[in-house]
This record gives sequence, structure tokens and C-alpha cells, in this order.
Amino acid sequence: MYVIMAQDHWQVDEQHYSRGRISVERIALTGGTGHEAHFRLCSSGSATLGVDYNFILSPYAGPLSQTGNCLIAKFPARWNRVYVYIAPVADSIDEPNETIIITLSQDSNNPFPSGYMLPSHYTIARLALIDND
Ligand SMILES: [Ca+2]
Ligand SMILES: [Ca+2]
Repeated sequence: MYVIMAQDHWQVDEQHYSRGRISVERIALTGGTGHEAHFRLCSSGSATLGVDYNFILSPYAGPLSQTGNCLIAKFPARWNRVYVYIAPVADSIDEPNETIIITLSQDSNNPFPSGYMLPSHYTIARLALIDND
């Protein structure tokens, strides 16, 4: 099974409270999506998770837990796509435009029996967060 991430937006902004959407998808070459599988999303960049923006997950995806800048989410059994929304916080602080970097990795407690492949070209998303103050 492969798990890949793709981004639908390259920019979010405080002004319109526009959300960026990222999809995480799993692809089984020979079956394999009948199992629940977990994955980890970690944030970095100059913007701060929980201050400048938040993750909003599809309700069925979790999050199962959050530790610092990383959260663990899941594909329920037979679900092959999960959406993660990047929601900027419309604060009133005059600040520079910032960067948001989301990295996908396998969770060490992944219950999928044999783990999965993460093609490196599809494990990172980068967005700009545009200030409006
Ligand atoms: Ca901010
Ligand atoms: Ca601001």
C-alpha cells in the first residue's frame, strides 16, 4: 500500500479566512485498504500551529492524538482519502507573511499489518500564510 499527500492550495490568508485543503490518500496495488491505518502529520515553517493556524480534519479521520506540532490521524477501514484543512487564525497582529510546512510520515503504532510505502515526492506540503494587518 502507498500513502501520498497532495495539496489543493498554495496560499491561505487571514483576510478571507480561506482554508487550504490537503488530501492524504492511500492506494493499494493488491487489496489492503480494508484495514484501519494511521499516519502522522507534523507542522513546521515560520507560522505556529495553534497560534497562526489550526488543522481541521475530516471528522472520521481523528485526530487520534496530538503531540507538540504533530498529530496522528487515521484512515478508517475501507476509507481511502482523508482531507486536512489548514485554517488560518484571523488575528489582529501586524506580522510578516509566514510559511506552513506539513510533513507526512508513518505512525509507529500503525495497525496496518505490514506498514506502507511513502513516496518521498508526496510527503510534504508547503503553503504561504498571508497577513492582513
Ligand atoms: Ca498570526
Ligand atoms: Ca496577522
